[in-house]
Amino acid sequence: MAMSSLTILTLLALCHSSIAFRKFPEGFTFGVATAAHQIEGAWNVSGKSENVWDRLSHSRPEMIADGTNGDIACDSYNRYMEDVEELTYLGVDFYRFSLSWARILPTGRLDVVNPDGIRYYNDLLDALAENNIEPLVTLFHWDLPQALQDLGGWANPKMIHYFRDYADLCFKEFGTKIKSWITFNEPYEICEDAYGDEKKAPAVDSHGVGCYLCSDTLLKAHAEAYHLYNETYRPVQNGRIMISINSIWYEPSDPESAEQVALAEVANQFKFGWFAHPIFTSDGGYPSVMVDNVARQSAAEGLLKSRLEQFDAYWIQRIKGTSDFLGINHYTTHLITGAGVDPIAKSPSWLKDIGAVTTMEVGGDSASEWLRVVPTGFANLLRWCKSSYNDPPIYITENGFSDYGTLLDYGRIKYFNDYLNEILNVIYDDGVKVLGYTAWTLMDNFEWRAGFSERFGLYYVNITDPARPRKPKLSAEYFKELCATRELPKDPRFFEPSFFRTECRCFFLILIVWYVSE
Ligand code: GBH
Repeated sequence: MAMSSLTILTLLALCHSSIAFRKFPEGFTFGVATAAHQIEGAWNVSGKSENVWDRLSHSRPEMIADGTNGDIACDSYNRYMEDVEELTYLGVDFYRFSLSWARILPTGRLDVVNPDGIRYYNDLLDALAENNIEPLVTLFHWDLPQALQDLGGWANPKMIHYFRDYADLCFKEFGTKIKSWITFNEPYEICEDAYGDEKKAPAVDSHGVGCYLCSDTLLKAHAEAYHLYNETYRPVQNGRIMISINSIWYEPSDPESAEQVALAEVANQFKFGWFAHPIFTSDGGYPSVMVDNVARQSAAEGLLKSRLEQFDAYWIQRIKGTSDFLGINHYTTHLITGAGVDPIAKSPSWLKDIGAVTTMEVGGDSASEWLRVVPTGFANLLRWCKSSYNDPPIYITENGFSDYGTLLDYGRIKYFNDYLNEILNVIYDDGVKVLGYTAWTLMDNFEWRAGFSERFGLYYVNITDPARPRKPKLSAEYFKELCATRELPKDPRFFEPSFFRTECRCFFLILIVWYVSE
């Protein structure tokens, strides 16, 4: 029986739709991100004071994988015009960068303003404006002035006022040039990794206690900065302000296990909900499962009070609704294998409070132990955010992949391509309101405790050369095409040469069906 041309056409259409590239919606924006301490260098010149990462990397260099520090980093304090050239080459809509608090306010408080700090960011903002690149500016990306850490850092409630003052100065000085603000980058990392563990500076290992003191202060500080902007600056500056929350998304290792499914939800509430629930739900406050679990654990430890203090009615109201968008930094998914105390959990600790055992045995590898490639987890997280937080408008404020620094970075391209494809899926299939995407990161930079041993950049940076030359990787070309066409690039040169690519498979499928039907 001869195969009808209609069948062939249908098959072709089917095959094509599986490889067809949907465009990102009208108005969807693309950008890349960096953070001050990771790129600027110039750590002790032009009036900048020491921050907690300077202190950690200088006093405990063994804590940084390759013993490096951010003293020079990408030297962006001197070479920011090169950064702007790269951004212009990529054709991004926006550039996400952060302000160095210690460069602007050397004591951390309002008593001394450093004119060189103000001048530096004004110069950068002017150069971006000349090239039609919108700034998306983070007030705090982990580099706390050491002077404020000496007063207790984020465990000190006074920080609510110091942060508000710092934000006030930034809105006043830069607000006419900046329409999009992020208060905090990744509150979980700030509180749990830095005050509940030693994974980030200042490495105050107050597990199970400091992490919760920090979240109390940080959420209040965020809310104060939001209200200040909303009431005083928004009417004249007309911008937007949000928070960027990081998730490691948790899924059950066995999707059939009701216990694991329930525990994954608990873990997501502890990780993402810790900071999202107080801001993005109509109830406000911490997730109830978190309040209950920490109270129960605290009682079991013989404590008279829970280690997690709840917000009172005033603060619940004050914190609720204080973000114009939900900013999501997403990299990876981990699995939950069952109930109990995770073998790596300290006692007491945030991880022990969850009451679940986690594993990273999932997905493809990167250069970072914690970063597994699980694109479907990203889609699940986005759908969960839509249903948990009343369908908020979302910006992906970070997403990226690490390798050891190769120019033909197929692994990174595949990561971007697969994760971006999931964004298209949730936009078109589930109606999730994702409005923009930010790749981490413009160029290889000081990757915190990993130093320069893990590379996330679209540009390669040679850190042994004093001129810190930047070289576009293949992923930079990929991203440039994405920005230009607003759809996933199809050019085969971006993908690791492989015989069984979709196009080939479709072609053979058609041939086989034809042959069989003849
Ligand atoms: C982002 O955080 C940061 O915002 C950005 O500055 C950073 O460069 C980028 O990631 C790449 O790392 O268990 O000790 O191995 C992502 C959050 C950072 C959370 C690494 C998990 C694991 C530390 N992740 N962290 S460790």
